[in-house]
Amino acid sequence: MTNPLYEALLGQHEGKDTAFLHLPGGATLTHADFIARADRFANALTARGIAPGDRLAVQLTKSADALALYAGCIKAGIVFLPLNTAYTASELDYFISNSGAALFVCDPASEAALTPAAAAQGISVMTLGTAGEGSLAAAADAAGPRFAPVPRGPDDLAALLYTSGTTGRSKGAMLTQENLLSNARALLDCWRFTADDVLLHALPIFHAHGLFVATNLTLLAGGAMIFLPKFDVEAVLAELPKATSMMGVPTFYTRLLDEPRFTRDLVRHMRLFISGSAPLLAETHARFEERTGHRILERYGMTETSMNTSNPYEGARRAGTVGFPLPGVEIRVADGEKALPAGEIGTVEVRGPNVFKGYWQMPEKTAEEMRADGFFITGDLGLIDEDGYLHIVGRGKDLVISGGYNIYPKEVELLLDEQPGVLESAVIGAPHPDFGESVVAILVPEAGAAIDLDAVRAAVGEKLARFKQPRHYAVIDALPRNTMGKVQKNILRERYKHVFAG
Ligand code: MLC
Ligand code: AMP
Repeated sequence: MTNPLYEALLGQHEGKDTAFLHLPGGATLTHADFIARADRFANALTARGIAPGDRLAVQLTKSADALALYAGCIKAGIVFLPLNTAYTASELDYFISNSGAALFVCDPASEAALTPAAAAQGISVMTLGTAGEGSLAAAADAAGPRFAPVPRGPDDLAALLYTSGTTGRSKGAMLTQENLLSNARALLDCWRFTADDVLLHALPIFHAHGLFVATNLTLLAGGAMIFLPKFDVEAVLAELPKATSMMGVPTFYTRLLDEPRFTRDLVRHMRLFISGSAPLLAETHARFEERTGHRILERYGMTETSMNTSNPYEGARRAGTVGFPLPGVEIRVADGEKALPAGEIGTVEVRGPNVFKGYWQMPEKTAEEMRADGFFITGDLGLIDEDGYLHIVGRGKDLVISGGYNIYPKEVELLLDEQPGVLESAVIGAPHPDFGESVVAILVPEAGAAIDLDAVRAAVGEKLARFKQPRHYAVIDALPRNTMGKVQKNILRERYKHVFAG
């Protein structure tokens, strides 16, 4: 038995001194350097008793070492569980306990604050800094630079990525070797990445976009990445001349367009700009083409499925659409069990080797979102037009996407409802010029009570990651409800749609 993901992404590069990561400050890591570091992490983890199939929970500032840790896990068969760096200790508590992680790895600066959460679950903490410091870095330095890949099958788990749920409880999406590998292969085919590509990587590496779409694809193609710590307009403008391709969420592109130094000349040499994780406004698409001459290639995906569709590399990239199913992926638009004809709006469903194995230890949740014939119900609303392009026209699920991060209103509402003086709440997304959408909280006070918004903000700030926190609060007497008693969020969305305008 072999380890197919390792072989495709890393094995082919063993011992090669080709460039893989161009780092801030000018250093370049070759494929051989990167794999040697991954091997050291694999040795260090294995020596601590972390076994194939165990989950490694990590909350790490982006760095080459953090990425090498992911590669080490692939090689050692350890299930990589990356967590948003914005999560608070109370959010992490849930992920660590729910996943039964064997070890938690965090930044050295967070160790003191996060150790209690790990200790409460009976697991230890190791640290990994961005400049080679921390206990895991030291263990890797002392470990051997060669590690024999652990045999894995296509159905074995490679990663566990948490996505929030409509009930407010996050679910761990189990992603297999085959899920990740089939998707990287499909994207390679569609987007024509080669060993000559230099991808400008400014995304976080704790989500499918930055970790799988960008990294796995580049590794498979044998190309290199300009590996920036985060999206920073100045750094991106400085590095674009050295890149051939870039991936981003729509906020990256609107921020670039706000910058007059982002010109046609600066990006004349570029091969490809790709957008995803949130809807790209047709207006942004048009402005981008007008400014640069490039048509952004928009694609559509999800944590549970990796990428599903893409606009064509050759052929018309249509603004406001997410293109065609990737090779091997089937898409249908359905109303319940019934597939709908072209032009009709329904729920987007996906089937293929990219579709995850299920939610970690939640078979009933998996069953709720999976049809008997293997189609996964995305919760997105869409239509397929006469030419076969998929349009995402809305969401059946109650979800806000802010700057490419997902916020499930229920999670925020549950916390708001607990606050003194709050009878009930509704959380919605409103259009936001930078983040696409941002979070609005509408509160109803208990009879005779006054709500102390500063106290609410403070309580929310302690518990929830910053990106989930409402950026606008309103207090009203009663929530609009339909005859069934359900809160009419569409009315609230309409009423508050201008709160972030101008
Ligand atoms: C940061 N902040 C956000 C935010 N990101 N608030 C709302 N939404 C976000 N996305 C907070 C900061 O904590 C800060 O708080 C304030 O907003 C301003 O910060 P900033 O400096 O302007 O933000 P920045 O650090 O530049 O981050 C913005 C961003 C980043 C858009 C560059 O969020 C980002 O990289 N997003 C990409 C997300 C992503 O990769 N998604 C892929 C999911 S995978 P304060 O305290 O100052 O107010 C997936 C599947 C698929 O969806 O299809 O790809
Ligand atoms: P996540 O749970 O972070 O994986 O987010 C997945 C969701 O992001 C999808 O279900 C869509 O709602 C949304 N999404 C991703 N790409 C696009 C896109 N190109 N256009 C519209 N929505 C998108």
